[in-house]
Formats: sequence, structure tokens, C-alpha cells
Amino acid sequence: MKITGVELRRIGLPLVAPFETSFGAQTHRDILLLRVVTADSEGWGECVAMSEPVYSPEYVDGAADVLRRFLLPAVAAAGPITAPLIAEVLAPYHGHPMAKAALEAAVLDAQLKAAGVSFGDYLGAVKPSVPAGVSVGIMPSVDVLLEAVGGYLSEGYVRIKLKIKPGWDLEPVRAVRERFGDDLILQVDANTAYEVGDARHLAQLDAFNLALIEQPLPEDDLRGHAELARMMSTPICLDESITSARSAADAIAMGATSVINVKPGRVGGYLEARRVHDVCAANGVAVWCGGMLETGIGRAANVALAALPGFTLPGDTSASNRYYARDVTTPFVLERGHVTVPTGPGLGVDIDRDWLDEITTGVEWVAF
Ligand code: OSB
Ligand code: MG
Repeated sequence: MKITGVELRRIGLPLVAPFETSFGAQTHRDILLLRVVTADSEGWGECVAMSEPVYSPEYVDGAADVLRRFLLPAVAAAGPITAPLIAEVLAPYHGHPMAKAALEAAVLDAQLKAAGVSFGDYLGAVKPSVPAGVSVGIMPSVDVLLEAVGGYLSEGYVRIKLKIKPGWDLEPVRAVRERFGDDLILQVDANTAYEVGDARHLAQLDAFNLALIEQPLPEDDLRGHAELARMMSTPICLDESITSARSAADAIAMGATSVINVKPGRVGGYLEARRVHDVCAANGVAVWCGGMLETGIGRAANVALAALPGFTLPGDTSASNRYYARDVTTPFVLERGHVTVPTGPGLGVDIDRDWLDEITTGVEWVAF
């Protein structure tokens, strides 16, 4: 496939409600989209880097910079290309998995649109829809939290994930478990906010029958996670620590994790994300699809990935209206707790070009 050029487009979108985690609160997203243009199709990719490097080292201005300075010139120099070769061409440049993943996704979308194949069929999806969980931020009070969780449950979400941090953990978790009962699938995510020395404190969460605790310790503390796993009965799930299929295999071998949250942006693309899925399946480790508050562009690909057979737990693949009043694609909706895997060519979603133009804050064209 011969690429003519790539558009870097920045859009600004307000979130329907502030989203607070242990690393800070977000009210508005500044998102980088890539549009790959070829002679007979175009493809879109969403870069999941946030405005600031508070989840991982990447941030949106840095992603745009590394793309225009190194990654796009490398792909342009490689000549005709298809998605499976992108990671290899970009391998000399260390890091920047979110920038790389966005480029690979856009190339894959263009390639699959030209071939008339959907992301789901290409990746190996085995179901028409996927169960959806919802990630609930840190709230100003337990009462506000209970109201938010109640609202999501009445919409039909099949699993609740509560963001926790020191000072916002046992009390909100206890309150949600007491209010909504033992049948609720409940889990927590600390985004690295604790130290292994907090193990005794964290073990108090065992009383609430949680499905898992996500990334309690710093991303480079695999040994700490293995130690914590021996000190509490709640399964440990890694997010930030898992940056490749190899690191997934290492974490599993060390006993640092018994569940994995896969985010394609964090591991450098959908093809590496599929390899993480394969490593988990081979080890009998459950895997689920995480999220980074994506628009419909990134969400379409995530939902396709989440339909692979090893994804045995509900993901953070919520409906569009959990994030945005108006999405940039046909919105993803919740139907009996599930979102539908698109079946059209490529991402299989229509982009609302008028809305996209209205919320665009900058466009750059890189000719190949
Ligand atoms: O840790 O999973 C996380 C959002 C932004 C950054 C990190 C995380 C999250 C979420 C929200 O939990 C997941 C989603 O609904 O997209
Ligand atoms: Mg997480």
C-alpha cells in the first residue's frame, strides 16, 4: 500500500463530567488524530496520549513531535507498506508506544478499508458484542459516588471499577459494596498510588470480594506486586506495568499479576495488544480491554479487540455518552450491558466530518 501523506489533526472535546484519578482530574480532552491517505482509501487512528505525562511518559504535544520528526519520515522512507511492518520500521525509535499505535491503527484502517475487511475479522473477533464495564472516578463525597454508580448500573453496565488513592479507598469501596450488594462485579484501580509497604492496608480490601485490584504499585515495581499478591487474596491486575507481550510474560512468570488490562496505546499497537492477549491465553491469565477515554475512533478498534476469545472479563469499553455529549463517530451505545462490535470495513464507523471540523484546533499535512 502506497501512502500519499498523513494528516495530524488536533481536536478539543469536553468530557460530560470531570474524571478524577490518583494522578489528577480531567475535564476536557486535547486529542491527536491521524488520517493516513492512500490512492484508494483513508484510515484513522487515535493517539491516546493525555495532555500531560501523568499516566505514562507520553503527552500529546510530544506524540505529535515524535511523529512529525521521526516516525512519519521513517514510514515514508520505507516505501509501500502494510500495518504488520509498521512496528518493525519504527523499532529503532525507543518508547512512544501511543504515537506508534496511532500510526499503526491508521495504516491498518486504510489497509482494511481497501480490502473490505473489518478490524474485528482481521484481529480474530469471535463475538458480535462485548460486555461493558465503567470506570468511575474519585468523587467529592461518598454520596456523590453512590449516586454516580447507581446511575451507571441503571444504564446497564455489568461491572463497576472505582478509582482509588490513599484517603479514598476502604470507605468508598465499602459503601458501594453495601449499597449495591454482593452480586455486583466490583474492582478498583489505584494508578500506581501505593507502595509495597501499604500491603497491610490494601489487604483490608479483601473483605469486599473485589474482582481485582488494578496497578496498586509503581509501574516498575514488579517484585512489589508479586509480594503484594502473596499478602492479599484480591487478584492483582497490571495496567501501567505491561508495555509489551514480553513484559506481560515476565509479570506472569514472576507472579506479579493474575489478570491483565490491555491498552493498545500502551503496548505500541493493536498487533502487539493481540500478542499480549495470546500470551495471557497461553498462561490461562484473564485479560480485558482497558480504555483511555477514547472517542469513537479509538473505541471502535478497542471494541473489536475486546471481542477476541481471551477477553473473558468486561472491559472499560463504555458507551460514547459516558464520555462525550457528541462523539466524532456514530456513537457506541449500551444495549443490555453490551456494545456492538462494528462489522463494516476497517474501523467500521462513520466519522462526523462537520463535527470534527468544528472541534478541530489544528491540522497539519505531512506529504510522503
Ligand atoms: O488507568 O485505566 C486507567 C483513563 C485514563 C487513563 C488511565 C485509565 C483510565 C480509565 C478510564 O480508567 C477507562 C475508560 O473508560 O476509557
Ligand atoms: Mg488503569
